[in-house]
Amino acid sequence: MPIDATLPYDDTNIFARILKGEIPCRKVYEDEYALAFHDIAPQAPVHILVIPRGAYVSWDDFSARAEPAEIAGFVRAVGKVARDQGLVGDGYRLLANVGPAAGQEVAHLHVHIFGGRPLGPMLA
Ligand code: IU
Repeated sequence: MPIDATLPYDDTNIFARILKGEIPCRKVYEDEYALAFHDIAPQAPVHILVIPRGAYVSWDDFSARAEPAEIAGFVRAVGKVARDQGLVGDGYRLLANVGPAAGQEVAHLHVHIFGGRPLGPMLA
């Protein structure tokens, strides 16, 4: 069920619970600003989600409210994860769904990293 990305942050969402260690994940990277883990239903040979440690509903919320250091740290983490997965040579795709039209399902910002196969044209 897609979420309303304009609602205030609710820290009972599943990714908040992963950040708090209440629910396990297949972690691939973490630092002060971000946590990265394998998507539970991968759509490519590499399908990783990168989430900020801060409480942000979506890319819209993050881009409006996050401190510059959080934004820089998060962006660097996404790049590092892709690099560490060996995706840079063949290339990869980043995706952040925002709100109902995009089908955002979890109300904590997550950037998808897809790679490991030719990804085809962008979706409409
Ligand atoms: P979306 O951009 O909000 O549509 O993506 C949510 C993703 O979170 C989706 O690819 C799910 O497979 C993934 N996911 C997960 O990895 N672990 C979970 O416990 C749940 C969703 I719920």
